[in-house]
Amino acid sequence: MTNQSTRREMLKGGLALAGLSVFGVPEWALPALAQSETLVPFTDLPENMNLTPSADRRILDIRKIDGPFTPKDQFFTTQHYGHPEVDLATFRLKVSGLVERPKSLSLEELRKMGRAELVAGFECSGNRRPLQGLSGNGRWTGVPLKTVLDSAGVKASAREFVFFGADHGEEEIEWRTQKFKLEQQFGRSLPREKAMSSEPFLAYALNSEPLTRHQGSPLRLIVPGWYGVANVKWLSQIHVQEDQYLGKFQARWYRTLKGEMIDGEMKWKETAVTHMQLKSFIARVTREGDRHKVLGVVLNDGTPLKSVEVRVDDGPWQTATMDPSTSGKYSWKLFTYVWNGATSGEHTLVSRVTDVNGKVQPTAEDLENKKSFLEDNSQQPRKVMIS
Ligand SMILES: Nc1nc2c(c(=O)[nH]1)N[C@H]1C(S)=C(S)[C@@H](COP(=O)(O)O)O[C@H]1N2
Ligand SMILES: [Mo]
Repeated sequence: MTNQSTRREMLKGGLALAGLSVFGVPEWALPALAQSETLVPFTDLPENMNLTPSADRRILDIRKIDGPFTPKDQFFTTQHYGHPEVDLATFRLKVSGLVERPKSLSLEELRKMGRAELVAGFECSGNRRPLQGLSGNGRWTGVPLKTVLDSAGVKASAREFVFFGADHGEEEIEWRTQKFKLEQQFGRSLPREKAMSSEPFLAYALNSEPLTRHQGSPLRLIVPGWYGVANVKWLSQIHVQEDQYLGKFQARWYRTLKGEMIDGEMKWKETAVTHMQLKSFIARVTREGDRHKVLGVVLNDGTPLKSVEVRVDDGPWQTATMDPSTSGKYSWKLFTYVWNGATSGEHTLVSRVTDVNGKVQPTAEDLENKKSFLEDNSQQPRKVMIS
């Protein structure tokens, strides 16, 4: 369903009534700033925050979110070896290893294999305060990974699926007391069960346009509900093997070190960065006359949500309104909250999301025993000055 038809359906169903805001229009229909709205600055953002993109880094200015999908020229970009240039004419996706029919597929051949759509948002596992700008939401077009794997015929002994990008660099690999300097490609892997499921997706377009170089042109993997690192850009090879892949970005860099009390004893656990942890954050506060509106974002692994709430200072948690145009399972979810009666002076606003299993977004205190900074999904209090 397109965005337009979603909105029409909602209107038909009368559900829009529930979302009618004090502005006299459905509040969810207007993620973009209305003409009469002005941005209320966050006073907790560092003044010298640099949002200027460089050749291969860009962060989303979340205060400017203007619709369910992040435009290609605003979508964040980050990676380890810069942006490789892949020639579309000679590009081939290789499928090698434990398959009956090894493949070398051109973009044209991949396009002929399928044209599916997937709405999926994601954040980098390092996304965190103050800005939370390593996040975005896209409508991806491509082929389910399973279609490609089935055409190659995965052997019964296959256990591990390694995805290599065209980007590479020299890495110092430590083994006991030895160090080796070796050139290697960016690589990530998925276990058989995940790789052969219906969800991982090979995308060649974002928001109906061919992928840009920033977004991994011509082809990238999208693992819906997982942190960004799983979404291998400039995908050039899928190698199927039996052994676990323990490359740097699989086994060492994307780890979370966290203490957990088990039977009264602290256990230090190192876990792989996989599915996204339940998170919400406030993206902006706007003012129209003497009324204020809060817009925020939820990201998680696709588990349905129970509620999103906003709290002002020490007040009660208040239910926010979800934007139905972002209701897809793996879409990021936008929410709004109308803040009535804001008094002048500084205020603290915070949001929290709860999923249907009763899991509540943790506070920073709850994550005290997480030593590494990845997977920081803590509630983020924001400060605004009301004049
Ligand atoms: N080939 C390749 N793919 C990659 C990376 C990389 O370094 N090389 N970085 C990953 C990380 S850490 C993130 S967060 C996402 C960022 O995707 P984006 O640039 O489309 O936002 O790409 C992932 N895919
Ligand atoms: Mo990342």
